[in-house]
Amino acid sequence: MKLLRFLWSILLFSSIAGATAQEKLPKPTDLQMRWQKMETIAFVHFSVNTFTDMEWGYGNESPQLFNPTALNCEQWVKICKDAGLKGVILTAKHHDGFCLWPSAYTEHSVKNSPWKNGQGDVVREFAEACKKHGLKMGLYLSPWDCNHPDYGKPEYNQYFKNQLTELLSNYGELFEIWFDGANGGRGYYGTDSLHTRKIDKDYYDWQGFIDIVRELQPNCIVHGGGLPDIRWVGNEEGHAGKKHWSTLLPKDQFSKDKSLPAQLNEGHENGTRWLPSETDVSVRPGWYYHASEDHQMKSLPRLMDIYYESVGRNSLLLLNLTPDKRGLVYPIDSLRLLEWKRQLDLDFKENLVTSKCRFSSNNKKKLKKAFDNNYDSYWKGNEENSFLEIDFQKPVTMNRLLIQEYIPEGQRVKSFRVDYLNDNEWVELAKETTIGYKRILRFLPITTQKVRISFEETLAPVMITKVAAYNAPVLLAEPTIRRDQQGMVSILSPEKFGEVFYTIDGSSPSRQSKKYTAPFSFDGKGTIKAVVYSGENHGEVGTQTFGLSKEKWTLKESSSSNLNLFDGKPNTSWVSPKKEMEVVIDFGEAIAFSGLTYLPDQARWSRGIALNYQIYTSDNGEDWTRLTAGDFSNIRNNPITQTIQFGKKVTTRFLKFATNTAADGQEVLGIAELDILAE
Ligand code: FUL
Repeated sequence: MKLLRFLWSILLFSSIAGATAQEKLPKPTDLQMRWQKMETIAFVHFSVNTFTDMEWGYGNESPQLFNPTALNCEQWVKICKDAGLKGVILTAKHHDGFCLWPSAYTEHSVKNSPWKNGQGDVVREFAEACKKHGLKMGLYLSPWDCNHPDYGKPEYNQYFKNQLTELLSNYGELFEIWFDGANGGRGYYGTDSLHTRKIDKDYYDWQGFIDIVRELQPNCIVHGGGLPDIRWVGNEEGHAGKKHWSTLLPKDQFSKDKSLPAQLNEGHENGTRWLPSETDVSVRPGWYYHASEDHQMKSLPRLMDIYYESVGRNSLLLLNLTPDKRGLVYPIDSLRLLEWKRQLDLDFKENLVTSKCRFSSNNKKKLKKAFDNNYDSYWKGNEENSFLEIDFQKPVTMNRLLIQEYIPEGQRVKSFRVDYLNDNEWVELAKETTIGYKRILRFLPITTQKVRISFEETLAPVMITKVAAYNAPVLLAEPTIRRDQQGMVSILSPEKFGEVFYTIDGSSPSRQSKKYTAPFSFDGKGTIKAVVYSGENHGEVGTQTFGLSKEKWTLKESSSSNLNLFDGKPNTSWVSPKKEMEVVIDFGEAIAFSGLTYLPDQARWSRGIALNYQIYTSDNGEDWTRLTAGDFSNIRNNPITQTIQFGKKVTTRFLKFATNTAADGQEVLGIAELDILAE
């Protein structure tokens, strides 16, 4: 009897313990759930920066500069809709303080612009366009404001609340409000001089701002502002970590050994708050339109990668569009977005997991719920070591596997494995970590009749709501063309099974052009174009223009023989010794050029990103003349190639490129590539 009672109490205790483990898991709110299911949404960056060609304005720009000639918010919204994006967020006010709506609290807005004689309201037109085309609307309101004289003083919080109230009261329902994290940098702040306004950690009345949102727009997700509803994914390049928890620990329990972006990118397995990530990335290098980036619209393969590395890794994708000075999305961009949507539709056209398949598991209860295409019904596995097996009943070819956890009950899978049957033997296809709301695996095509997913480690019994398999068409991606310091050109194709053809005279390559087999020498100036073919199908043409040969270039008196800054490889870099934040280049002879390009260290956790620059020239490497100096905008979050135009041709043998401030207080200068503008 005693023994029975003892066993009974163990049973009772373990089931209580089990229940607590499940109950303890952080869970999304209905609002977070609705937001997550949107999967892909759009950003629109459009403001005075569009007209000044800047990324971060200084707040002293005249409202007179804002004058789009053909502004049409419906065009933006229609493109987003056609691209399958479910909502759009517009920059109502960026860091420069210019308001796209006629705010009653400032003169720095559309009301003092020539556009529609100051009678226009971009936010209103945007809201109407969203309503008309059935897209959800969101707004970005920058807390940092380089125009407002009170910025940095407590009074500014009230100004911000007033503006927030205007936006949340007058334009209909918002699904998301975006408070940016960039703060307190250089600006005019209503004065005559450019200066920095430092703010305290607790300067903003976040709670006050959030209370206003909750009161006026209870269905609105808040981004930023002390992380109320969602989190930044940790980069602006478009990728969530392969391991990706929607949960986070409180700030004071973050690891000391890993950077903040790295932790946001991965989340915390033992996180106590449900804070799903949002992957914000622009379709171009910058967030705003710059004519100089017309050729840098992201390629289709890149956009596909972004989708798979955000939505396919349990994040939500926020893809930015950059309307131009006319107020329209540029044609290349809109076409590319439509191509992207078409490709996504092709990739997920036919789910090979159908009702004709046979399903098995070591827990057969409600097994079909994992395959019924209804998010709200799910299969629940055992306490541990559950698996799902799909018998396709005939051999099928696939290269994608999609799995979804039922996250209203928390994110549970810590590690899983996928095996497939090959000639009667189980072969491992993938060994992965998290799943979350959605996980999509990409792999080289396999042909098999059976696939098995084993949930190896879980925080609580696994809950799966969907498993699907697809055979996505092969995408003939644009090749990358690179030249090393010795003038050897390599053409890299992301498609392993294609043939590459190229030209060196700037003409369009075709199957009749020269076939690429190995690196070749091309030391002069000119344009190389290349394309990948698979049978008669081909991808997009890759283009690269090269300037003067860099063969004679060296670094003066450098203890390091590392010349990675000239090697044409963006993924290798040169980093200065500590506290020597400069590089001196000896071109070997006097050369004439009119500018420089600087690509910062591209490493995930980069070293020595220069926030500003000073450039000097010299004929002997001893006596220096200062040529120019300036700042790089938003380079920390978006470390793309920076172009410095001198405005004149300069002839020199030695060049010094220096900075006195690197990102994160690092005392080094890091350079992935440094090049001259010879034309
Ligand atoms: C960043 C800003 O500084 C950029 O300009 C852009 O608005 C991006 C979405 O967020 O923090």
